[in-house]
Amino acid sequence: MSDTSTPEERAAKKLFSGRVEFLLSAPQLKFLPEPTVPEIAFCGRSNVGKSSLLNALTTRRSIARTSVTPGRTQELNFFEVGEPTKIRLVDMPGYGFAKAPVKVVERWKQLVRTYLKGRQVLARTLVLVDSRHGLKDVDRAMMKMLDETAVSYRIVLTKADKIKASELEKTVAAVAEEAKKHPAAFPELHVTSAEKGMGIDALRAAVVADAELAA
Ligand SMILES: Nc1nc2c(ncn2[C@@H]2O[C@H](COP(=O)(O)OP(=O)(O)OP(=O)(O)O)[C@@H](O)[C@H]2O)c(=O)[nH]1
Ligand SMILES: [Mg+2]
Repeated sequence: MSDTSTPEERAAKKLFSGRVEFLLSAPQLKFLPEPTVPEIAFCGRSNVGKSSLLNALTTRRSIARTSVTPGRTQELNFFEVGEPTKIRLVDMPGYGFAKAPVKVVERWKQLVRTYLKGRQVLARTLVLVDSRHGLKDVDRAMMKMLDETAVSYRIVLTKADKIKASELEKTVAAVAEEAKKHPAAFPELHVTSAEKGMGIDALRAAVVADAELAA
């Protein structure tokens, strides 16, 4: 961590460097854990980097399974942070172009939707967007659905290492402009690279603050 880190970032890093454990994988709503801890949900298009971001935040290489094949994550995967548990991170199946049968994708969609709409302990949702692509219609649809629920979300640009700084600036500006029109979206974006560690400390601190607010 750089010398310019804030006390909140240092505290968050300490928490996330301690106990992080896989809790369970829920293929259906009836398998969700008891709603006793604030949860942070990771959502976004297939392959956007949800599982990789979760790994980067937890300073683990592969606690959440990643893959070059879209559709790797097929269930709601819960990870616990802290001893005793302070936060649960929820890695979710992606939407968009998953290489899976339509019926299966439809089932994930329903699972994700119902979870996001009805989960009482959901403290914040992270909507991940690929820096190279910006917002797609599937993202807009997800954001609209979230706007209609009580839970607000942070937009997180991923894979920022994959494009030139000048291009990144353009995407950031365009996405930020559009975010203003979404009532449940945080106005400021998080620009991250799970690969290079960019933006990870700040996002981790934000996630901890979100969870503390909800606890
Ligand atoms: N260069 C670069 N590659 C990344 C980054 N984050 C993720 N990737 C790569 O993108 C691919 C997909 O990453 P995942 O984390 O599995 O994506 P996901 O959103 O969880 O995908 P699904 O579970 O299939 O929806 C993998 O090959 C990762 O190595 C990043 O910050 N930089
Ligand atoms: Mg995944």
